[in-house]
Amino acid sequence: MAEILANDRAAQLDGLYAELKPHNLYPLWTVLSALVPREPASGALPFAWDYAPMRDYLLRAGDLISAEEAERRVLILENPGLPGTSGITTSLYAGLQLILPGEVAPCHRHAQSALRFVLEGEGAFTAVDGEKAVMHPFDLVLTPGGQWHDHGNHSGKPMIWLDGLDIPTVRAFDAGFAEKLGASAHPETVAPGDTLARYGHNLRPMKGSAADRRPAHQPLFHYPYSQWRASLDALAAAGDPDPHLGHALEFLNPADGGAIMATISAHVRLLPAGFETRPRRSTDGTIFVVVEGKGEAEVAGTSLPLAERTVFVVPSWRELRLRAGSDLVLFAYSDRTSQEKLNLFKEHCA
Ligand code: GTQ
Repeated sequence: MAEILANDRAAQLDGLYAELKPHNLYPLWTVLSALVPREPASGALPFAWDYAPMRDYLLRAGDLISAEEAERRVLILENPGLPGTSGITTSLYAGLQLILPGEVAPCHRHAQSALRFVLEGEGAFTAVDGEKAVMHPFDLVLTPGGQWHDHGNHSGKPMIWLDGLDIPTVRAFDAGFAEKLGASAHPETVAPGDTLARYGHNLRPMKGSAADRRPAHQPLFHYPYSQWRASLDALAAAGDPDPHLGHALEFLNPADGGAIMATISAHVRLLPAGFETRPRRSTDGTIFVVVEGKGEAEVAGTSLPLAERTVFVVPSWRELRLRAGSDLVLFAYSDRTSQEKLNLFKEHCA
């Protein structure tokens, strides 16, 4: 008797679900634990991209389409667990961009914030609001949301960098605007390096003075390799590495001492040869670039071999252990600052 009633109830529920569907209504109790999980269960997978094959494909694209025609000639690094999203994590994007000698990537601006981390080439530039940042390997250059930017290469060699953007974050809010300047390059209104000189040395022009030129919330946009690498060496010489991070330095926005941009945090690490980090997990899925050295990333049981210029992704809440085969220098970016603003960020250090 009880069984018949149960079967009848199940049949009636199925009937109800079928009737709800055309009305765009859905029973929460069938999906609650997926919507409100006990802990993060990212669909993103750990993955590593070796540099050489990506570079070959990108140069092939360079033979077939110009930067001008493409607007941005970029190969997207899409997470294999997030097909169709163009995301490398659920909130962030990564792409490999090529500018060949003599090319320009035309000037535009958009709500999305971008970072560029240079992997190859010397002397090409990203211009931000009419000021060129002349780029060298492993420089970090920012184009914060809303600021005009174009890229160009007057050097004799290809320039390749990793683009990190908050595209999926902006999409989640449906808050994306973009516009083209209409000219390939913004008029050059300031000499290259002007902003770095004014805002890049723990000093800034007095607020309200004529010399305080840049947008108040986001003045600095160039963090040269020569500066951050020397700082990392100085930190390493000064003490022991953190057991979970190694020697680690975060890039700061001098306007407020916070993360480099509103939606993206970035840092660098140095792990001495033979060093192995203790297991750590955090809710900010993180994209890493190997700057120097080799080693291994073990991400929740998946082993990723690391060589120079490898790009790899560690999804939210997957345990990470890093092993340095030689002195290992890493660049990393994540949505940590977004999560901190929303009171979501958590980490666990074992
Ligand atoms: O350079 O402005 O990889 O707008 C994707 C979107 C680069 C850029 C990307 C972009 C850009």
